[in-house]
Amino acid sequence: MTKGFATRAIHLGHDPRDHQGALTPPLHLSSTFAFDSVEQGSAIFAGEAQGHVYSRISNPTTDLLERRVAALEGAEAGLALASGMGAITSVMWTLLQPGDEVICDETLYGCTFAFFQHGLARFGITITHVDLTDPEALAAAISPRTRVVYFETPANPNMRLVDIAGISAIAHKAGATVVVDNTYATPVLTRPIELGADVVVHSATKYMGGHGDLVAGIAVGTAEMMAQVRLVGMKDMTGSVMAPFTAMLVLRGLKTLKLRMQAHCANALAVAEWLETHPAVARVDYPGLKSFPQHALAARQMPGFGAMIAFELKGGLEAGRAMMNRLDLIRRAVSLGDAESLIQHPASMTHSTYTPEERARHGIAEGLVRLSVGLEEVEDLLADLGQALDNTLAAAA
Ligand code: 7XF
Repeated sequence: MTKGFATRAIHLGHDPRDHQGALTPPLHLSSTFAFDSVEQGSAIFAGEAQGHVYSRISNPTTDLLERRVAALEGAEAGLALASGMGAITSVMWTLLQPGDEVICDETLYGCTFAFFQHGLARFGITITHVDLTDPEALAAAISPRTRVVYFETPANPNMRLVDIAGISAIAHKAGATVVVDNTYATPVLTRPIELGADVVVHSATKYMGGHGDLVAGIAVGTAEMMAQVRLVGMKDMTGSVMAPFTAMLVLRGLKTLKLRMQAHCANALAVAEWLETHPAVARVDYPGLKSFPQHALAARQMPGFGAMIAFELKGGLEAGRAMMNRLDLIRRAVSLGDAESLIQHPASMTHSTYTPEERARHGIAEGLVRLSVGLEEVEDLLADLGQALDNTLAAAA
Protein backbone atom coordinates (compact mmCIF):
# COMPACT_ATOMS: atom_id res chain seq x y z
CA MET A 1 0.00 0.00 0.00
CA THR A 2 1.21 3.51 -0.76
CA LYS A 3 2.28 5.29 2.41
CA GLY A 4 0.88 8.67 3.41
CA PHE A 5 2.39 12.02 2.36
CA ALA A 6 4.60 12.74 5.38
CA THR A 7 5.79 9.12 5.56
CA ARG A 8 6.87 9.26 1.91
CA ALA A 9 8.57 12.62 2.51
CA ILE A 10 10.62 11.06 5.32
CA HIS A 11 11.29 7.48 4.18
CA LEU A 12 10.73 6.89 0.46
CA GLY A 13 13.63 5.35 -1.42
CA HIS A 14 16.04 4.94 1.51
CA ASP A 15 16.59 1.80 3.55
CA PRO A 16 19.33 2.12 6.20
CA ARG A 17 20.14 -1.58 5.71
CA ASP A 18 21.54 -0.73 2.26
CA HIS A 19 23.85 1.91 3.78
CA GLN A 20 25.56 0.34 6.79
CA GLY A 21 22.63 1.34 8.96
CA ALA A 22 22.91 5.04 8.17
CA LEU A 23 19.54 6.61 9.03
CA THR A 24 20.31 9.67 6.89
CA PRO A 25 20.91 8.99 3.19
CA PRO A 26 24.55 9.39 2.16
CA LEU A 27 25.76 12.48 0.31
CA HIS A 28 27.37 11.41 -2.98
CA LEU A 29 29.65 14.24 -4.06
CA SER A 30 31.23 12.27 -6.91
CA SER A 31 31.17 14.14 -10.21
CA THR A 32 31.84 10.98 -12.24
CA PHE A 33 31.13 7.25 -11.92
CA ALA A 34 33.47 4.36 -12.77
CA PHE A 35 32.31 1.72 -15.25
CA ASP A 36 32.99 -2.02 -14.78
CA SER A 37 34.07 -2.22 -18.42
CA VAL A 38 34.10 -0.14 -21.60
CA GLU A 39 31.16 -2.23 -22.80
CA GLN A 40 29.12 -1.42 -19.69
CA GLY A 41 29.94 2.31 -19.99
CA SER A 42 28.94 2.33 -23.66
CA ALA A 43 25.69 0.51 -22.83
CA ILE A 44 24.80 3.09 -20.16
CA PHE A 45 25.52 5.91 -22.63
CA ALA A 46 23.31 4.22 -25.21
CA GLY A 47 20.48 3.94 -22.69
CA GLU A 48 20.65 0.13 -22.84
CA ALA A 49 21.78 -0.26 -19.22
CA GLN A 50 20.98 1.64 -16.00
CA GLY A 51 23.66 3.52 -14.13
CA HIS A 52 25.12 6.90 -13.28
CA VAL A 53 27.66 8.43 -15.66
CA TYR A 54 28.36 12.01 -14.67
CA SER A 55 26.68 14.32 -12.17
CA ARG A 56 25.48 16.81 -14.81
CA ILE A 57 23.15 13.99 -15.89
CA SER A 58 22.28 12.17 -12.65
CA ASN A 59 23.65 11.47 -9.19
CA PRO A 60 22.49 9.11 -6.41
CA THR A 61 21.70 11.92 -3.94
CA THR A 62 19.75 14.07 -6.40
CA ASP A 63 18.10 10.85 -7.64
CA LEU A 64 16.64 10.21 -4.19
CA LEU A 65 15.31 13.77 -4.05
CA GLU A 66 13.82 13.39 -7.54
CA ARG A 67 12.01 10.21 -6.53
CA ARG A 68 10.69 11.72 -3.31
CA VAL A 69 9.32 14.87 -4.91
CA ALA A 70 7.77 12.86 -7.76
CA ALA A 71 6.04 10.66 -5.17
CA LEU A 72 4.77 13.70 -3.26
CA GLU A 73 3.43 15.29 -6.45
CA GLY A 74 1.84 12.04 -7.69
CA ALA A 75 4.10 12.06 -10.77
CA GLU A 76 6.06 9.24 -12.41
CA ALA A 77 9.42 10.97 -12.32
CA GLY A 78 11.25 14.07 -11.16
CA LEU A 79 14.28 16.11 -12.05
CA ALA A 80 16.43 18.23 -9.71
CA LEU A 81 17.76 21.47 -11.16
CA ALA A 82 19.99 24.33 -10.04
CA SER A 83 17.16 26.79 -9.43
CA GLY A 84 13.50 27.39 -10.10
CA MET A 85 14.52 29.32 -13.21
CA GLY A 86 16.74 26.37 -14.17
CA ALA A 87 13.69 24.11 -13.97
CA ILE A 88 11.47 26.48 -15.98
CA THR A 89 14.06 27.17 -18.69
CA SER A 90 15.12 23.51 -19.01
CA VAL A 91 11.51 22.37 -19.42
CA MET A 92 10.66 25.06 -21.95
CA TRP A 93 13.82 24.62 -24.06
CA THR A 94 12.97 20.91 -24.22
CA LEU A 95 9.35 21.36 -25.27
CA LEU A 96 9.53 24.27 -27.72
CA GLN A 97 10.54 24.80 -31.34
CA PRO A 98 10.60 28.05 -33.35
CA GLY A 99 7.06 28.74 -34.58
CA ASP A 100 5.42 27.35 -31.46
CA GLU A 101 3.16 29.40 -29.22
CA VAL A 102 3.13 29.49 -25.41
CA ILE A 103 -0.10 30.62 -23.82
CA CYS A 104 0.51 31.82 -20.29
CA ASP A 105 -1.55 33.53 -17.64
CA GLU A 106 -1.51 37.34 -17.35
CA THR A 107 0.55 37.25 -14.16
CA LEU A 108 3.90 35.47 -13.83
CA TYR A 109 6.88 35.77 -11.49
CA GLY A 110 9.17 38.54 -12.80
CA CYS A 111 12.03 36.39 -14.14
CA THR A 112 9.63 33.88 -15.73
CA PHE A 113 7.97 36.83 -17.50
CA ALA A 114 11.41 38.07 -18.60
CA PHE A 115 12.47 34.59 -19.82
CA PHE A 116 9.30 34.32 -21.90
CA GLN A 117 9.18 37.91 -23.21
CA HIS A 118 12.88 38.70 -23.56
CA GLY A 119 14.24 35.16 -23.98
CA LEU A 120 11.93 32.75 -25.77
CA ALA A 121 10.38 35.48 -27.91
CA ARG A 122 13.83 36.14 -29.47
CA PHE A 123 13.93 32.56 -30.75
CA GLY A 124 10.76 32.59 -32.84
CA ILE A 125 8.36 31.54 -30.11
CA THR A 126 5.12 33.46 -29.70
CA ILE A 127 4.15 34.35 -26.13
CA THR A 128 0.44 35.04 -25.69
CA HIS A 129 -0.92 36.15 -22.34
CA VAL A 130 -4.48 34.99 -21.68
CA ASP A 131 -6.61 35.42 -18.57
CA LEU A 132 -6.42 31.80 -17.44
CA THR A 133 -8.72 32.47 -14.50
CA ASP A 134 -11.37 32.20 -17.25
CA PRO A 135 -11.28 28.78 -19.03
CA GLU A 136 -13.49 30.26 -21.79
CA ALA A 137 -10.72 32.72 -22.60
CA LEU A 138 -8.31 29.82 -23.14
CA ALA A 139 -10.85 27.96 -25.30
CA ALA A 140 -11.12 31.06 -27.50
CA ALA A 141 -7.36 31.68 -27.77
CA ILE A 142 -5.88 28.19 -28.13
CA SER A 143 -4.87 26.84 -31.55
CA PRO A 144 -2.88 23.93 -33.02
CA ARG A 145 0.22 26.17 -32.76
CA THR A 146 -0.13 26.27 -28.98
CA ARG A 147 2.53 23.90 -27.68
CA VAL A 148 2.46 24.85 -23.98
CA VAL A 149 -0.09 26.33 -21.58
CA TYR A 150 1.80 27.77 -18.60
CA PHE A 151 0.63 29.26 -15.30
CA GLU A 152 1.29 29.72 -11.58
CA THR A 153 -1.45 29.05 -9.05
CA PRO A 154 -1.55 31.03 -6.81
CA ALA A 155 0.28 33.52 -9.03
CA ASN A 156 3.23 35.57 -7.85
CA PRO A 157 2.56 38.27 -6.63
CA ASN A 158 -1.19 38.92 -6.83
CA MET A 159 -2.51 35.48 -5.79
CA ARG A 160 -4.67 34.84 -8.89
CA LEU A 161 -5.80 31.21 -8.95
CA VAL A 162 -6.21 28.98 -11.99
CA ASP A 163 -8.62 26.04 -12.16
CA ILE A 164 -6.05 23.36 -13.01
CA ALA A 165 -8.54 20.65 -14.04
CA GLY A 166 -10.62 23.01 -16.18
CA ILE A 167 -7.63 24.55 -17.98
CA SER A 168 -5.91 21.17 -18.48
CA ALA A 169 -9.00 19.68 -20.16
CA ILE A 170 -9.17 22.53 -22.68
CA ALA A 171 -5.41 22.50 -23.31
CA HIS A 172 -5.34 18.75 -23.90
CA LYS A 173 -8.19 18.91 -26.40
CA ALA A 174 -5.93 21.17 -28.47
CA GLY A 175 -2.87 18.93 -27.97
CA ALA A 176 -0.97 21.37 -25.72
CA THR A 177 1.21 20.46 -22.74
CA VAL A 178 0.20 22.00 -19.41
CA VAL A 179 3.07 23.27 -17.23
CA VAL A 180 2.22 24.52 -13.74
CA ASP A 181 4.49 26.42 -11.35
CA ASN A 182 3.44 24.99 -7.97
CA THR A 183 5.97 26.92 -5.87
CA TYR A 184 3.40 28.86 -3.82
CA ALA A 185 1.10 25.92 -3.04
CA THR A 186 3.59 23.03 -2.73
CA PRO A 187 2.32 19.44 -3.10
CA VAL A 188 0.95 19.69 0.44
CA LEU A 189 -1.76 22.07 -0.78
CA THR A 190 -2.12 21.33 -4.52
CA ARG A 191 -1.05 18.43 -6.73
CA PRO A 192 -1.48 19.66 -10.31
CA ILE A 193 -0.57 16.31 -11.93
CA GLU A 194 -3.50 14.64 -10.14
CA LEU A 195 -5.74 17.42 -11.54
CA GLY A 196 -4.60 16.85 -15.13
CA ALA A 197 -1.44 18.95 -15.60
CA ASP A 198 1.52 17.40 -17.44
CA VAL A 199 4.56 19.03 -15.87
CA VAL A 200 5.00 20.74 -12.50
CA VAL A 201 7.92 23.07 -11.81
CA HIS A 202 9.08 24.42 -8.47
CA SER A 203 11.46 26.87 -7.00
CA ALA A 204 12.64 24.52 -4.24
CA THR A 205 14.46 27.55 -2.86
CA LYS A 206 11.16 28.32 -1.16
CA TYR A 207 8.98 26.01 0.97
CA MET A 208 10.65 22.74 -0.07
CA GLY A 209 14.05 23.87 1.19
CA GLY A 210 12.21 25.94 3.75
CA HIS A 211 15.16 27.48 5.59
CA GLY A 212 16.47 30.18 3.26
CA ASP A 213 19.84 28.47 2.87
CA LEU A 214 19.79 27.18 -0.72
CA VAL A 215 18.75 27.89 -4.32
CA ALA A 216 17.16 24.92 -6.12
CA GLY A 217 14.57 23.81 -8.66
CA ILE A 218 12.47 20.72 -9.33
CA ALA A 219 10.41 19.50 -12.26
CA VAL A 220 8.11 16.46 -12.27
CA GLY A 221 6.06 14.74 -14.96
CA THR A 222 5.95 11.47 -16.89
CA ALA A 223 9.10 9.35 -16.93
CA GLU A 224 9.38 9.92 -20.70
CA MET A 225 9.04 13.70 -20.43
CA MET A 226 11.49 13.96 -17.53
CA ALA A 227 14.04 11.82 -19.42
CA GLN A 228 13.78 14.29 -22.31
CA VAL A 229 14.16 17.32 -20.05
CA ARG A 230 17.14 15.65 -18.35
CA LEU A 231 18.96 14.82 -21.57
CA VAL A 232 18.00 17.83 -23.70
CA GLY A 233 17.02 20.87 -21.59
CA MET A 234 19.14 20.20 -18.53
CA LYS A 235 22.18 18.29 -19.81
CA ASP A 236 22.76 20.00 -23.16
CA MET A 237 20.94 23.34 -23.20
CA THR A 238 21.12 24.89 -19.73
CA GLY A 239 23.51 22.68 -17.73
CA SER A 240 21.33 23.75 -14.83
CA VAL A 241 21.96 20.80 -12.55
CA MET A 242 21.36 20.69 -8.78
CA ALA A 243 24.45 20.13 -6.64
CA PRO A 244 24.29 16.96 -4.47
CA PHE A 245 24.80 18.98 -1.28
CA THR A 246 21.81 21.13 -2.17
CA ALA A 247 19.77 17.97 -2.78
CA MET A 248 20.72 16.84 0.72
CA LEU A 249 19.40 20.09 2.21
CA VAL A 250 16.16 19.87 0.21
CA LEU A 251 15.71 16.25 1.36
CA ARG A 252 16.00 17.55 4.93
CA GLY A 253 13.47 20.28 4.22
CA LEU A 254 10.97 17.82 2.75
CA LYS A 255 10.81 15.87 6.02
CA THR A 256 8.98 18.77 7.68
CA LEU A 257 7.23 20.19 4.61
CA LYS A 258 3.73 19.09 5.60
CA LEU A 259 4.08 20.26 9.20
CA ARG A 260 5.59 23.57 8.15
CA MET A 261 2.88 24.22 5.53
CA GLN A 262 0.16 23.61 8.11
CA ALA A 263 1.80 26.09 10.48
CA HIS A 264 2.45 28.62 7.66
CA CYS A 265 -1.21 28.40 6.58
CA ALA A 266 -2.57 28.90 10.11
CA ASN A 267 -0.34 31.95 10.68
CA ALA A 268 -1.20 33.44 7.28
CA LEU A 269 -4.96 33.09 7.69
CA ALA A 270 -4.76 34.85 11.05
CA VAL A 271 -2.57 37.64 9.60
CA ALA A 272 -4.81 38.08 6.51
CA GLU A 273 -7.99 38.30 8.60
CA TRP A 274 -6.35 40.80 10.95
CA LEU A 275 -4.94 42.93 8.09
CA GLU A 276 -8.38 43.14 6.48
CA THR A 277 -9.75 44.86 9.60
CA HIS A 278 -6.93 47.43 9.94
CA PRO A 279 -7.98 51.01 9.03
CA ALA A 280 -4.75 51.64 7.07
CA VAL A 281 -5.36 48.69 4.73
CA ALA A 282 -7.29 49.15 1.48
CA ARG A 283 -7.32 45.57 0.18
CA VAL A 284 -5.99 42.12 1.06
CA ASP A 285 -5.54 39.30 -1.47
CA TYR A 286 -5.45 35.94 0.30
CA PRO A 287 -7.33 32.88 -1.00
CA GLY A 288 -8.56 32.00 2.50
CA LEU A 289 -10.54 35.23 2.91
CA LYS A 290 -14.26 35.18 2.15
CA SER A 291 -13.70 38.47 0.30
CA PHE A 292 -11.21 36.84 -2.11
CA PRO A 293 -12.89 36.74 -5.55
CA GLN A 294 -11.83 33.13 -6.16
CA HIS A 295 -12.42 31.87 -2.62
CA ALA A 296 -14.72 29.08 -3.86
CA LEU A 297 -12.06 27.76 -6.25
CA ALA A 298 -9.46 28.02 -3.48
CA ALA A 299 -11.65 26.00 -1.12
CA ARG A 300 -12.07 23.33 -3.81
CA GLN A 301 -8.49 23.18 -5.09
CA MET A 302 -6.37 23.98 -2.00
CA PRO A 303 -6.97 22.22 1.31
CA GLY A 304 -5.11 25.10 2.99
CA PHE A 305 -4.68 28.57 1.54
CA GLY A 306 -0.93 29.00 1.58
CA ALA A 307 1.09 31.64 3.36
CA MET A 308 1.54 34.39 0.78
CA ILE A 309 -0.47 37.58 1.22
CA ALA A 310 -0.64 40.57 -1.13
CA PHE A 311 -2.10 43.82 0.17
CA GLU A 312 -2.35 47.51 -0.53
CA LEU A 313 -2.57 50.42 1.87
CA LYS A 314 -5.08 53.26 1.54
CA GLY A 315 -2.09 55.60 1.22
CA GLY A 316 -0.84 53.63 -1.82
CA LEU A 317 2.82 53.10 -2.72
CA GLU A 318 4.25 55.76 -0.39
CA ALA A 319 2.35 54.46 2.62
CA GLY A 320 3.39 50.89 1.74
CA ARG A 321 7.06 51.90 1.63
CA ALA A 322 6.80 53.82 4.91
CA MET A 323 5.08 50.90 6.61
CA MET A 324 7.70 48.42 5.37
CA ASN A 325 10.51 50.65 6.65
CA ARG A 326 8.89 50.69 10.10
CA LEU A 327 8.87 46.89 10.45
CA ASP A 328 11.22 45.53 13.02
CA LEU A 329 10.72 41.74 13.12
CA ILE A 330 9.47 41.06 9.59
CA ARG A 331 12.45 41.21 7.25
CA ARG A 332 12.52 43.34 4.13
CA ALA A 333 13.66 40.69 1.64
CA VAL A 334 12.63 38.93 -1.56
CA SER A 335 12.15 35.16 -1.69
CA LEU A 336 9.46 33.37 0.30
CA GLY A 337 8.64 30.21 2.16
CA ASP A 338 11.26 30.61 4.86
CA ALA A 339 10.73 30.31 8.61
CA GLU A 340 11.34 34.07 8.77
CA SER A 341 8.49 36.33 7.61
CA LEU A 342 9.62 38.33 4.58
CA ILE A 343 8.10 41.43 3.01
CA GLN A 344 8.91 43.04 -0.32
CA HIS A 345 7.60 45.46 -2.93
CA PRO A 346 6.96 43.58 -6.22
CA ALA A 347 6.93 46.63 -8.53
CA SER A 348 10.47 47.67 -7.55
CA MET A 349 11.82 44.22 -6.69
CA THR A 350 10.58 40.77 -7.87
CA HIS A 351 8.50 42.21 -10.73
CA SER A 352 10.80 45.06 -11.77
CA THR A 353 11.48 43.01 -14.94
CA TYR A 354 8.09 44.32 -16.17
CA THR A 355 7.83 47.91 -17.40
CA PRO A 356 5.28 50.02 -15.49
CA GLU A 357 2.94 49.68 -18.50
CA GLU A 358 3.37 45.91 -18.48
CA ARG A 359 2.63 45.75 -14.75
CA ALA A 360 -0.55 47.73 -15.31
CA ARG A 361 -1.58 45.43 -18.16
CA HIS A 362 -0.74 42.28 -16.18
CA GLY A 363 -2.55 43.18 -12.97
CA ILE A 364 0.42 44.03 -10.73
CA ALA A 365 -0.46 47.19 -8.80
CA GLU A 366 2.42 49.64 -8.13
CA GLY A 367 1.46 49.91 -4.45
CA LEU A 368 1.15 46.16 -3.85
CA VAL A 369 3.08 44.81 -0.86
CA ARG A 370 3.84 41.08 -0.67
CA LEU A 371 4.20 39.27 2.62
CA SER A 372 5.53 35.73 3.04
CA VAL A 373 4.16 34.72 6.42
CA GLY A 374 6.74 32.74 8.36
CA LEU A 375 6.66 30.45 11.34
CA GLU A 376 7.14 32.96 14.16
CA GLU A 377 4.47 33.27 16.89
CA VAL A 378 1.54 34.96 15.18
CA GLU A 379 1.09 37.44 18.07
CA ASP A 380 4.59 38.77 17.39
CA LEU A 381 3.84 39.19 13.68
CA LEU A 382 0.60 41.04 14.41
CA ALA A 383 2.38 43.28 16.93
CA ASP A 384 5.06 44.20 14.36
CA LEU A 385 2.53 44.85 11.58
CA GLY A 386 0.32 46.70 14.08
CA GLN A 387 2.98 49.20 15.16
CA ALA A 388 4.13 49.75 11.57
CA LEU A 389 0.58 50.30 10.24
CA ASP A 390 -0.54 52.46 13.22
CA ASN A 391 2.52 54.68 12.97
CA THR A 392 2.10 55.03 9.21
CA LEU A 393 -1.50 56.09 9.70
CA ALA A 394 -0.52 58.54 12.46
CA ALA A 395 2.27 60.05 10.33
CA ALA A 396 -0.16 60.68 7.47
CA ALA A 397 -2.79 62.32 9.72
O1 7XF B 1 15.24 30.38 -9.57
P1 7XF B 1 14.54 30.46 -8.25
O2 7XF B 1 14.77 29.27 -7.37
O3 7XF B 1 14.79 31.78 -7.57
O4 7XF B 1 12.96 30.40 -8.56
C1 7XF B 1 12.32 31.18 -9.52
C2 7XF B 1 10.88 31.26 -9.18
C3 7XF B 1 10.00 30.48 -9.91
N1 7XF B 1 8.67 30.50 -9.67
C4 7XF B 1 8.17 31.27 -8.69
C5 7XF B 1 6.69 31.26 -8.46
C6 7XF B 1 9.01 32.06 -7.93
O5 7XF B 1 8.46 32.82 -6.96
C7 7XF B 1 10.39 32.05 -8.17
C8 7XF B 1 11.34 32.88 -7.39
N2 7XF B 1 10.75 33.98 -6.74
C9 7XF B 1 11.45 34.77 -5.73
C10 7XF B 1 10.44 35.81 -5.23
O6 7XF B 1 9.37 35.97 -5.84
O7 7XF B 1 10.71 36.41 -4.20
C11 7XF B 1 12.74 35.31 -6.26
C12 7XF B 1 13.34 36.48 -5.67
S1 7XF B 1 13.67 37.74 -6.93
